[in-house]
Amino acid sequence: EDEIPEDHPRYQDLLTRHRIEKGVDKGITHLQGMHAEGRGSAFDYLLGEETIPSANDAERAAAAELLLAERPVLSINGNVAALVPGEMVDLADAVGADLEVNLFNRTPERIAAIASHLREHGAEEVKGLEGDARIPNLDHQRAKVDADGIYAADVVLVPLEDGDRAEALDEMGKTEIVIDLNPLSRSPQVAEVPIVDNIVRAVPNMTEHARELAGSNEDALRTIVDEFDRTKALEAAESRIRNGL
Ligand code: PTJ
Repeated sequence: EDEIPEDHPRYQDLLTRHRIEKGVDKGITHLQGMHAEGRGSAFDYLLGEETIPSANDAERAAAAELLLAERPVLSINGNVAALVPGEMVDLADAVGADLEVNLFNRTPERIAAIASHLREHGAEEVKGLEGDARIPNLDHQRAKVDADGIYAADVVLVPLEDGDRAEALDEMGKTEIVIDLNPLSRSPQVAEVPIVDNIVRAVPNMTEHARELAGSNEDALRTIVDEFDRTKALEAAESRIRNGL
């Protein structure tokens, strides 16, 4: 990270890419995570590399949704762990959620590496090591979750999620919050709250909203959730990309 000059016009993007490379080196991020990062980076470029107003609305609604939840869980994969480990710990603190390592390409080594990486960034409890429950209608490894974590959660934040798993979680009746820079991919399409924004901007902004909303009563939070229009938010992101072109 020291080698990237801060005045480089693509500083943030290069920093993000570098973090993913380091994640791969450390055994945290899967090689496929580099492709995911490349796709995300292209969409971010088209969005103007900023949090568009509809994404900010989604981040506020997501914060309200997490504060209202009985059992909120934030899901962590190899890209999330490389890009925003401390930020996810802060968000979990702000909304009273659990952190669960949940991998598409699941191996015990990567689960352990990510869990200790999160602890180095301040996490106390990290779920996902048990893998003692299954998401129905998914093949074995990809379906593994903790019985007292994602399996039992009412609201789950699944950033950079694969479409099949997002659909399977949706079928379980979970309220899903998805962060994904591609508004056309299946995960944001099935989410109650689709956040079309870079995770490096989205998560700190959600935490800020959560801290600001922490004193609000249930009715006020419910109103924020109800007023959020997921279809409009997806359309706004798509139109930003098309008009930008
Ligand atoms: O660590 P694992 O084993 O769980 O694997 C994680 C990846 C991300 C490799 C796996 O879930 C995967 O292959 O995901 P996809 O299908 O490539 O989807 C990733 C989505 O995230 C794509 O739509 C990207 O545009 C988007 N994306 C990538 N980087 C970012 C992003 N969205 C927000 N912020 C980013 N920084």
